[in-house]
Amino acid sequence: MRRPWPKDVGSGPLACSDQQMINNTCLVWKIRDTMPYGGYSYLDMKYKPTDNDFVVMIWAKGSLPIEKIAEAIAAESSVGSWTKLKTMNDFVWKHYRARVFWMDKVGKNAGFIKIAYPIEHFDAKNISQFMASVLGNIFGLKELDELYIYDISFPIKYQKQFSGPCKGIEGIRKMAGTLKTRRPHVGTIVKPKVGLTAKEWAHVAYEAFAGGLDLVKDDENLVDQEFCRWKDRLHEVVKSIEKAGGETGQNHLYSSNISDRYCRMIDRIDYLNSMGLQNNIVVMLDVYVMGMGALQDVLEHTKKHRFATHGHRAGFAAANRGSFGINFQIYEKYYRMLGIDQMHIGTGVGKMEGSPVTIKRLHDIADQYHLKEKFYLGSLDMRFSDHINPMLSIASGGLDAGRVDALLALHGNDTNFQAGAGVHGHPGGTRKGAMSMRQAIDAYMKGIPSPKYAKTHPELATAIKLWGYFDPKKVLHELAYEKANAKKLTALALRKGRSGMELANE
Ligand code: CAP
Ligand code: MG
Repeated sequence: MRRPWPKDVGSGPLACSDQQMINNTCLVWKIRDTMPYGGYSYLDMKYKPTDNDFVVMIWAKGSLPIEKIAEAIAAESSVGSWTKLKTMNDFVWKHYRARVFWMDKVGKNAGFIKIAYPIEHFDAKNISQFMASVLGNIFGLKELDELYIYDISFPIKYQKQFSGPCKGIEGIRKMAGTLKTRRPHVGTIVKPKVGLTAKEWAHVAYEAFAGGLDLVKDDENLVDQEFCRWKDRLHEVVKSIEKAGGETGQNHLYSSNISDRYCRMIDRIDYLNSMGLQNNIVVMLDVYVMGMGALQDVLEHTKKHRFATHGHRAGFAAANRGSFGINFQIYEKYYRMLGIDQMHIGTGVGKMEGSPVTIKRLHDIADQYHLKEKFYLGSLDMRFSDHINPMLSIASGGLDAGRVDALLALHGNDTNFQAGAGVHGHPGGTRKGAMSMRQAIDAYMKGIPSPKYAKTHPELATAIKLWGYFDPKKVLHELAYEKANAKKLTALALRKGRSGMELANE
């Protein structure tokens, strides 16, 4: 039996029957558009965010005027609720409420809004609390047809509590021996993703290393399955690293996926530490699916033992895409603040979503300190604190040697290019597949376009013949178009809303 609707709120002509409540047709239930959300107005267009405010950029669309929707979002994610609170007081209101300080209306019921949240509102050391506030209940408000959180600008004061990457670009380069050459890193994911025994897996890794690759990694879904135990695989790969290193002279790296429940992840880090593998093993973490709380503690443990970390974001796209979502750039900022050393950010030219311009921005979030606003990408102005080292960007997903020139035109040298099927699907097998990727990188370092270098390097020629050559001009063209039309792109987005963000929606 449903609890009857309290009288004092729904009395008089608008009172609802239980049936209306059940059928969701209760007028009272709708945000009253005669007065602000719960008796307070969260709209404060004269407000100028302070350096200690979090600024959040949102796209929203719904069944009410955007002003009402904006208030509901600000209220529900800060101090408010749907009716007047007898318990509210001026101190709470003044110090902890969120403020809608900017709005771009697109029609009557849709628009972009920017909301400022005071740092006092948050249990600053607690990311779960932050996400439950800013990225929590609001997604459930029934008046919303679309709600997309594009970006958050984190105050320096907030960033100070995080230590950032302990290795970062420079530390990973030191491990791989590329501090001097500044050569892009190149690696593979052993395929098939799962099913090989530890010995079979390690043999494929050896072939990849022998072909000149820096890094071999577990796939996001390979951890400690019966057929390929984590420890067995580790021991076999260590042998492969030693054998291949003896032949190539390179210091090869292995990203070992330890993702699991917290206690087992800690056990695995302690085990790696007991073997003193800091110089060759990178601790791989499925960062999105494990959640921020666990990730924060695991990273404190990897840093304590000086292990580099590799962030895989499997699952993030569920939040990143669609009319209700949270853009990856918010997660990526957290992964850098928390201290991931090398992080998957997308390719711009491969099998996964994300335009070259969008991915370039994600690359900048990984290794730049000052990000200027790019409204047409839904990306805010933000400064990273000086103590937060840059992460090494990982471009992975549908890559092969014929895409390396285009990748470098977009990402530049401070990148790790990962090719799975692009190596193990090479007609010559893994070693030749690896050689084709390495040859494409070497060609770039010598300033020779891959198709020309392929004339004297058959492994590269075979890859380009099979999978084609992605002309870097396409990427350069899109980057130049963005640069030349930034103002026009912003105006288009302001006028048409989310559907007008052409470069972000590709
Ligand atoms: C790539 C990959 C990576 C994705 C992750 C895969 O394999 O191993 O997990 O790149 O995507 O399983 O698809 P291929 P992202 O090289 O064979 O495509 O980097 O965008 O998070
Ligand atoms: Mg994978």
